[in-house]
Amino acid sequence: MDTTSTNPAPPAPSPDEGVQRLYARHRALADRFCYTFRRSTVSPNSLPYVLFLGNHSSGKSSFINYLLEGNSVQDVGIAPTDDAFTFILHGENERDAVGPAALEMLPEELKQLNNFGPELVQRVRVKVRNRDVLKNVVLVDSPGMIDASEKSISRGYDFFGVIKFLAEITDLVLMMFDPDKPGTTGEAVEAMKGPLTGFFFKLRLIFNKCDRFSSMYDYARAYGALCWNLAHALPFKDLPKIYNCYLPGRAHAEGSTLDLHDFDALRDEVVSEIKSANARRADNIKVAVNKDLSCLEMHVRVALRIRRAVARRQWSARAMFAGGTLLFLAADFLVAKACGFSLLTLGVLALSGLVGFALFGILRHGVRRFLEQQVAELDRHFTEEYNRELSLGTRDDLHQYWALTQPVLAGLLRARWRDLPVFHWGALTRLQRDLSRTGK
Ligand SMILES: Nc1nc2c(ncn2[C@@H]2O[C@H](COP(=O)(O)OP(=O)(O)O)[C@@H](O)[C@H]2O)c(=O)[nH]1
Ligand SMILES: [Mg+2]
Repeated sequence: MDTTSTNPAPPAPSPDEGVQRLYARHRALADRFCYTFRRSTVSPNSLPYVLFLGNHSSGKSSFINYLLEGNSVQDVGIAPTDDAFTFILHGENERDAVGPAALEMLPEELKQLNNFGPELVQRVRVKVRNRDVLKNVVLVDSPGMIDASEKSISRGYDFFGVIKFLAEITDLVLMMFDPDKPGTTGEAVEAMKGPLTGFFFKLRLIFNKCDRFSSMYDYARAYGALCWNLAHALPFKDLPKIYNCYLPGRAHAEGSTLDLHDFDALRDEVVSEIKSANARRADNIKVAVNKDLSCLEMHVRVALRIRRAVARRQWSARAMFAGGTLLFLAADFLVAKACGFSLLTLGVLALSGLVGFALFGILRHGVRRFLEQQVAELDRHFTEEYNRELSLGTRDDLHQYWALTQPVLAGLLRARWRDLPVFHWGALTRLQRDLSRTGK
């Protein structure tokens, strides 16, 4: 009997489940090489996230309220009003939660915020609202960025670490500037130079509150200042698009001659990007997973290369020590045979023991120094390991991955090189096969 026609085919796994499976397949290799996945879990079929960043009072919360329509959800004000990361989700029963209770309400992948400690967890807030926009997107408001001069004010948690973590997971990141601080806020500049590097494809720069300018000249000066500051913060030759926006219904600058018509169109563009964030979620996840697995492959290949070099040095040190020990034993034996049990024999025995001990220390120190040397020359190891790919000139992404992998690998080799395996073929080959299948 033909059973194929009676048994329906099992449902195809969703892309998110496919990603989870991929991570599960390579988790053992990552653990073996002490590699931490950047995005180790993907909550199946969760909505896309849009993260709002910017200095305080740049208009993040006002923009969110504008998107949500109806009663204000977020507090707004000139003074810093908010020090929380607020996740605004859809739900029929409107409610708020703070701290651990809020974290519980978030999808699995966001629960890792717990790793940033209690100071952050107390600043995690969830607001469930029954608004149409939220059926397609989760909005994430953030504490206002502060100035470099205010660096001494500690936030009590790794702010840039959290920004990086959220940038990894979110699908669209809106970085807002306003006329008062056109790209001069220390933390905003630092964020673009640091945690947001590698996420520029999902970053949108917004110059907000453009209705505050009294004239075109006034606006041009501030816009010029913003471009100047961005040029120092962004690693591009070309300036990315800047969305000049304002929210309707605010106090327009008195006697302003600036035509706001074009700014309306740009605001609408930002709003439609937010509303269609779902379209980019699958791509973002694919990029994130490829990046993560490529970094793992690089981590493993370079770690193995160095671990093997150190193992060779270790084996030659052991061989030297074994040779030296044999030599001393032979000398001890000859002396004992010639002089019998005498003071001289005891002296030679003690001396050979001491010299053997010193030799052991010297050889051990030599191995350690050799390792330090290899860590200092990590870049050379990378170029030698990836010589073939780099010489073809088709893999620009490799340098990007290396910038992410290098610092982690350096720390790991120094601290735990003995824990790393010397040989590991099967799992690495499987990872490479998966990478070539998903497209590097
Ligand atoms: N003129 C004008 N004011 C705005 C605009 N957007 C926000 N504001 C005002 O700027 C202040 C700070 O806004 P808020 O949303 O709290 O900024 P946040 O700190 O970035 O969340 C509030 O008084 C808002 O009313 C805008 O487009 N134009
Ligand atoms: Mg705010």
